[in-house]
Amino acid sequence: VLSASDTAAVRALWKKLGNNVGVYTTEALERTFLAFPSTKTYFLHLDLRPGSTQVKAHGQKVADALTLAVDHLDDLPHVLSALSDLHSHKLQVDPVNFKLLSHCLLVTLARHYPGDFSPALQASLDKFLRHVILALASGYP
Ligand code: ZNH
Repeated sequence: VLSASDTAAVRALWKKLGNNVGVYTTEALERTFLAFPSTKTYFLHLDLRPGSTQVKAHGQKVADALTLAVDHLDDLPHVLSALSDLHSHKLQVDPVNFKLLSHCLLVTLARHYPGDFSPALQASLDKFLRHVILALASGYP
């Protein structure tokens, strides 16, 4: 579980992001596709060009899942269990990819909120994303 200060830091950041979580998640996806092209193999059925409305729509879904996670930090495995099943059984996403996307999300947020990104906030956000990844990976055999 996240400490009280990690939880507070992540919640405060999310509040600040407001309605833009989808914007940053989409940017993080685009960065992931650029920096780690192998991640694109899961999305060959989508238009992956920069600015693609399909990537934007997918980014919004991932953002909503992350916001749900922020709202249920004490219950992540339960809240994300259906998504974990989806990624493992149906989509067969290799869980190493979760780390690549989280890394790109961290970079994206740090770039847009340089004044907020103290080492402490970075550590809290990193912990949050690690918990999300653990929960997403929990349904894998
Ligand atoms: Zn994922 C899908 C989330 C990561 C791949 N995803 C999805 C969705 C969601 C998510 C919410 C939708 C579902 C439905 O519709 O129901 N993811 C997520 C999260 C994360 C992720 C939260 C982290 C953090 N994914 C990921 C990665 C990958 C993926 C890393 C690879 C690389 N996903 C995916 C796919 C899909 C999804 C492929 C499907 C898409 C379509 O649309 O088709």
